[in-house]
Amino acid sequence: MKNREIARLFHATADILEILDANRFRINAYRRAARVVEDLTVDIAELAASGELTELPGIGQGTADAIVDYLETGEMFGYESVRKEIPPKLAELLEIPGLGPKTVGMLWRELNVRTLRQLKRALRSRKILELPGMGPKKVLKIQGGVRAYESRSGRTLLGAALPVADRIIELLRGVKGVKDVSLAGSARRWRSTIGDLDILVTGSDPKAVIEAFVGMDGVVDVLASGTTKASVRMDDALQIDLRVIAAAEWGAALMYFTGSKEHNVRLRGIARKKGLKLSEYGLFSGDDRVAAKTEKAVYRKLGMPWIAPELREDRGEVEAALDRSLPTLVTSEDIRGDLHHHTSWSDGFASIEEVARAAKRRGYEYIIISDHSQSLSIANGLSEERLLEQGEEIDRINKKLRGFRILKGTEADIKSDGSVDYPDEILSGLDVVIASIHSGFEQSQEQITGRIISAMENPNVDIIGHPTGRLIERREPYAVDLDAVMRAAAETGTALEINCHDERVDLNDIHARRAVEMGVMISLGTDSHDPSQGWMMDIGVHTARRAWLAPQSILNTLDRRALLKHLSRSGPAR
Ligand code: DGT
Ligand code: CA
Ligand code: CA
Ligand code: ZN
Repeated sequence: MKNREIARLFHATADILEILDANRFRINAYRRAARVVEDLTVDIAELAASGELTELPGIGQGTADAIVDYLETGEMFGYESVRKEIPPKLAELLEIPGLGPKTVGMLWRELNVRTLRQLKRALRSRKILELPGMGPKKVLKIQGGVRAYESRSGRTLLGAALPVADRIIELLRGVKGVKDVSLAGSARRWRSTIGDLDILVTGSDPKAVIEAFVGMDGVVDVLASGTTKASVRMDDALQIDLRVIAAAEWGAALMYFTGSKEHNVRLRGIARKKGLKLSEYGLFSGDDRVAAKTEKAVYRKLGMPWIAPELREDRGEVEAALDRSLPTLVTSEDIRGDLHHHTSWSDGFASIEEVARAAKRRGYEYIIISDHSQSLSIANGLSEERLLEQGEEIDRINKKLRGFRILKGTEADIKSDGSVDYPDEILSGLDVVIASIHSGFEQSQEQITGRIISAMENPNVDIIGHPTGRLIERREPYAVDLDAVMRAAAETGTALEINCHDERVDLNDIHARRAVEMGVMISLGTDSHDPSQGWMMDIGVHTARRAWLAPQSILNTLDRRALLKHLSRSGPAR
């Protein structure tokens, strides 16, 4: 389908028109068309073929012609012509977080900024401060964006890689003679971003495995292909390394290629002290292989129990394993509900009932509907009246559901003065209140931290959503003093969220571990805007495992009664 590509070209055209300070209506027409095409669930080529394009809301004759033009020639005339009106590298500057087309256009016209280098120079000049809207704050923000842009590591979000991994693992399981297939590397350790995917296979016919792997759908480049290993690049640029392992060496190889490198270094040190040698082929005493077939056997011969892959980061797990003090980690089966979910009442895509039924199918006992609050108008936040109406709708649906309960919640905005976006009498009528920051990201550390702490001091607030506001690779966290937030969370009995959405993972593993050490409860919420995103709970659960968390530290492991009891007990006396 060419839908995505066409939407991208429309957005790019709108960006360039905005840089050129073109007519507002023309810009909006392209933006609207881009969104319409993005949201289509059918192949746009079919609509074009049947002449139905202009029947779509937001697609006029001009944009319809552009779509047909692109489908027929592979180029979009409108885009190609506006592109030539700006310097060739100018549009790339739009990828810098915090720098929009209006500002790029102004910097180009007023200060002749055409490249990243020229932008960086301009940001250090005094002249820039004389431009309309360009105070020191704005300049600092763009400088921060440039830093983030330059340090982009090119890593892939785990949430984008896992569906690809699942598909490949499925395919490999079907190859003749294949016995075991496993992820390895950072994906098996559930890091939130990965450099590449590593997959290990054992089977009787390595040649068939390699052939199936390099020949699968989506491979655009075979980087290497040998008798027992191969590397490919996929159409989304993801690299995948495959190794076929002898069954007798499976455990040792899985350990080696799961890493982390730092964990492996520690294990090799322990082996050495015992007069043994550890490699990807096994644990050896001289020429004798003392263990290799399973991970468990290798760890046992090293004098310790098996260590979960999420812990293998050399953050104390080897010591804990040696003195038998590894934590009992939370698992997906422990999770009884999702604590953060949007619906079409605000900016989600599904109805409350659809969300609830999907959650029930997932095996949950409850779900919290937490739509946006009134001041977040871009996300269609709920007025007090609509929130109350939503509550009535939830009551109605709850009557129809057996063994499952929809809880009434909100993701209320923490406003720039630290107040929460609904009055107390509204908040106290809900089962669960999440409070989150969605604006005023540029405030000082004192202001942001103060805002979050004031919100936590409101006895109706149960959970702070995505506490740092970061978007992986796209937006730096706001300036928040997390230690102060964690202290206040412990004092007020407010939970902090691990937002499980793949581009947030916020709190991250290190923060969550620290929060729990300070006595804070963690809440896992997927922040789903559609039930199809509900699987991201796995990302949250495994991030919690990377944080060494046991079920007792996680709100969603409580059953509904215990959860509600906990929520009304926590916080200052009420
Ligand atoms: P990534 O792909 O950057 O997200 O991180 P990993 O951990 O998946 O690293 P990758 O793909 O380079 O290698 C997979 C595993 O193989 C790694 O976690 C540990 C092991 N490994 C790779 N190279 C070395 C090495 O030079 N020494 C040791 N001890 N282990 C290595
Ligand atoms: Ca890797
Ligand atoms: Ca690799
Ligand atoms: Zn939010």
